[in-house]
Amino acid sequence: MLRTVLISVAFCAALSAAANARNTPMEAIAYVIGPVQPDGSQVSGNVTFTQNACGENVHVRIQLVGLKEGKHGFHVHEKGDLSNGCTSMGGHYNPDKMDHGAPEHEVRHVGDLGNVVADKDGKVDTTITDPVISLTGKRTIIGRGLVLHELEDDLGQGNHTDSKKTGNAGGRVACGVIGVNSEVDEWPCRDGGAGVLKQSMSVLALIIAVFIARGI
Ligand SMILES: [Cu+2]
Ligand SMILES: [Zn+2]
Repeated sequence: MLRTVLISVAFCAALSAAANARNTPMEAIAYVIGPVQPDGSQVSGNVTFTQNACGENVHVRIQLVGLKEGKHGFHVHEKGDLSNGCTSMGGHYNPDKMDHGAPEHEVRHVGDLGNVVADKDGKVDTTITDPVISLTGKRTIIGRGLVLHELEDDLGQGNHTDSKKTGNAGGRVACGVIGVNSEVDEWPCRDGGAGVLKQSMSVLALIIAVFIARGI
């Protein structure tokens, strides 16, 4: 009888831990805007980030207007500081002290999201998926800066001295701070959050299993 109860408890604990990890998609949003240009144009739009569970890819929906046609460097920068416009957002978010690269490169900054391509009307409406950025954990991009550049990011492949640092993407035409856009109280994998709870559930299940094996 006791054994059945204990097995049920362990099963429920495992189930709730799994459900907790699965049913809490994380969302973030950055409203990006730039200064009005001499020709009257202005870059603006929304960029939304979705991550279904900790450790999974992040889907980035990018909707912008007001750009010049063509490619524009697109990065997460280290600071969410708008006190001096886009200038005060610092360099590319680069906790591993790597060289600048393309999103699909092994060697890249965490913040390197490559280029977005504006159509002839200056619009971008696309979704990219990135395996390196995260909305959770110690290296969350929440609260950091999102910057759109004037020029194409050469993805570290150019001959310019800035290629391995910034992709030589020119000035910053728009930016915004990446903020929480989710009703989830406690996101999995945040330090001290549900990740720890999940771990302690597993330990509990293990202890119960040991007791069962010893035939209490
Ligand atoms: Cu940048
Ligand atoms: Zn970079």
